[in-house]
Amino acid sequence: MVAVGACALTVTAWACAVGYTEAPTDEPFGTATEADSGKVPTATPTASTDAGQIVIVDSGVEPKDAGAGDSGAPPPSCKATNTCMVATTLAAVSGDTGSTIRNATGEKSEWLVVRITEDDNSVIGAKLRAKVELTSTPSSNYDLFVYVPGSDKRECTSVTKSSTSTGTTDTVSVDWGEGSVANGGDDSRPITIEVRHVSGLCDASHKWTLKVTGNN
Ligand SMILES: [Ca+2]
Ligand SMILES: [Ca+2]
Repeated sequence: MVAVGACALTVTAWACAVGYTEAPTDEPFGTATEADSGKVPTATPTASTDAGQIVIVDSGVEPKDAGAGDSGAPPPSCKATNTCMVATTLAAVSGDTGSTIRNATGEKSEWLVVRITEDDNSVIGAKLRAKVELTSTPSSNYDLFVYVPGSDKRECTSVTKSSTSTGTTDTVSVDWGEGSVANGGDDSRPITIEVRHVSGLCDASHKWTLKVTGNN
């Protein structure tokens, strides 16, 4: 009876029901706990083996994932979906008469092209001129690059003039063609306009607007 009472104090209420027989078994468990510390060396070799495998596998995979995923994800959202050769085409404007305006808008980088035509054929020369104005929202910054070809073809490589203002407005004015005397040739040219996202938001709520004015 005394032994059973001791059992109840040592373990728990349910252990009491099991009774006297288990008391000796519990004590060996206590001993087994000490034996566990003895098993640590046995566990260590296993851990070493695992550590060796993990290091090899992780170091090989993680750098590739981080490099591809992180650097690849952000840029595409603001990059142009077209290229210079398939640029958005605006209607032509005269470069030497009137002051016709063309407007465009977009929410990411974009290539545009507009033909600036020579319409003043008097013997008194007149340069062809165009003014390009790009407006960004306060939450985004787009920059402006204008390409004027040396001949009547589309220029996609050599930037003639650019504006990289961090304010909301970028303006570029270009002119070419004859001087004070008419040159007898048609100086009409397609000018390429690149609206390039630099920083900030690029979505439908933060669109840029572009204004091209001929003979200005
Ligand atoms: Ca800008
Ligand atoms: Ca001319």
